[in-house]
Amino acid sequence: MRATKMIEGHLEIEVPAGVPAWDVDPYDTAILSDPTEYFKELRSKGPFAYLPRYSMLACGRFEETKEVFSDWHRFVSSRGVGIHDFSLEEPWRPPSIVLEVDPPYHTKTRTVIERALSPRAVGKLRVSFREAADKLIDELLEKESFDAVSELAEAFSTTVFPDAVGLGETDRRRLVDYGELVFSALGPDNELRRNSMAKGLEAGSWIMEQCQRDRLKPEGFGAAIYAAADEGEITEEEAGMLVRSLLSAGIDTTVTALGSAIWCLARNPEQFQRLKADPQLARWAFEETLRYISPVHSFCRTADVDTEVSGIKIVKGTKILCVLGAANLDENHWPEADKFDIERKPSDHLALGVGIHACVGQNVARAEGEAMLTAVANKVGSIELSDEALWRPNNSIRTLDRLPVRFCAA
Ligand code: OVM
Repeated sequence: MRATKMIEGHLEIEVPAGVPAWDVDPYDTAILSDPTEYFKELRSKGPFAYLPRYSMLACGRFEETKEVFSDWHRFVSSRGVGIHDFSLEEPWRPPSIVLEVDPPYHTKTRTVIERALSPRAVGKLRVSFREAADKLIDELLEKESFDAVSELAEAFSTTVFPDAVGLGETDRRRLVDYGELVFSALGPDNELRRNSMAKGLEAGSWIMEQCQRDRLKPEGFGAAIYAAADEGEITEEEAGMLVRSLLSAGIDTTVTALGSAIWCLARNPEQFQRLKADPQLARWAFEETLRYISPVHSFCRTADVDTEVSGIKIVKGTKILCVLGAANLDENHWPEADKFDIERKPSDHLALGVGIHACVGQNVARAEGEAMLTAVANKVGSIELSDEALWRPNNSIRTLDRLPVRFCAA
């Protein structure tokens, strides 16, 4: 007889043979605030662990995480990339038409966004990103100390990105709250998810308004997406949904990466001095930050067939929590994985995913990171933590809440 009991929006499964059951709550606020030990223990369990509390599998070793994450035939996204199975439960918002779909439909929408965010389109923004970063750092150097989350990471990301999309206005709070909601909504019905809903739903209606064609400037990623509707490649409504994707995925992710980069450099002054000695390393400092503090700590996939990974039988309908943050710290893949080293030049980390769903905004994210870290390398002499850093637990992203720092001029 097949099990039919639901748990957190998906079907309960039996413990697969050879998989240890591990009574941990990966969505516990203490773990989300400081996941290092949890990451380590997850990897020590083997290719997969079974989490009884959610009746799902979790993987945190590099090999299996990469295999599950990249094989869209067997491990689909159309059933949701969070804990809820969209084939069984209605999602909290109309699903993303690029993240939460499979080929062949995915290919069509992905092609449109890929073109809008092409290396060529992003290349044109480099100068203005650099100017905005230089100006912001000059202002921050005037201060005794400041919060690098709100005054640096959020201030930068919520200015340059909405501008690149072509929004007529920006609204830091709503953009950040909506992103926080979209990412926490992928987790179980816990306090974090409920609080993010309470805060973010109003922001959601503002976001939807900004996605309309008449709100967007004629140049920008948004207009490029609507141009595909003019060509008949997608509908006008689909264009609006793809702009929603940009605003869902493009803010909190880069805010966390920029904040974490400053955190890593403040805690590793010798690494910061290396960066200053060779500011060309800025892009690698950003890349190592993505590996070391992966902005999306976990995303799910759903097995759409009965299959096997590393000798473990996985039944159709199984939710698999792919812990990207753990995989990126796997010592079997990276020597001295727990060391932040800007000269490591990690080229195959999983922070931006892998396969057909790999981050479509990665050119933009890297351009933002490179612009900011180049400005910091050129202008700042030393970075000191002026008070304790605080993390902001979220069901899918690992982000700082507050990072009080002091910049001393070069
Ligand atoms: C989207 C989207 C894409 C990537 C990440 C994300 C959950 C959302 O298309 O809405 O965050």
